[in-house]
Amino acid sequence: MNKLKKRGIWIPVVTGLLRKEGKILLGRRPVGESLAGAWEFPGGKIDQGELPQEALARELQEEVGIEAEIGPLRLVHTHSYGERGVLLVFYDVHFWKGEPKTLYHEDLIWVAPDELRRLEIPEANRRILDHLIHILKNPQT
Ligand code: DGT
Repeated sequence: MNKLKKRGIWIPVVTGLLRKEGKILLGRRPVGESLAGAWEFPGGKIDQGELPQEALARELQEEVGIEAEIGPLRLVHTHSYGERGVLLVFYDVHFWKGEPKTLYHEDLIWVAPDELRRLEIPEANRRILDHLIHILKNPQT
């Protein structure tokens, strides 16, 4: 395998871990999108020239309609979906203005971290689920 093939195409993605009374915000990916029906942490792709935190603040505004203050970096992970890889960067988000609403997702829910085990979630997140659940139960200020 040559170098180019091995490195392939990488998409940087930022996601936010929002908690309310110990529960975590998840959005259901809409019909017609890749991974339709999967419950994800709200977020999206980093545009060129953006800082990861700026990208996450923008995505949270666009997708769930909140003005968020991005907190500490909690986890960085990679996953390969065949031809294409994602670099996932997870931030805690402790403070925001507004109430999350479904501007993009089919539905939004607040769930206890352990409930992630029985929900349909992206394979990228499934692979690190124990670690993710630990992070979700232990926010960092
Ligand atoms: P697509 O259809 O795969 O080109 O991507 P979009 O534009 O529908 O989705 P976007 O902008 O949310 O990109 C996020 C990518 O990261 C998408 O391929 C799904 C993947 N992903 C894996 N786990 C998560 C997660 O927990 N949250 C988010 N937002 N994306 C995740």
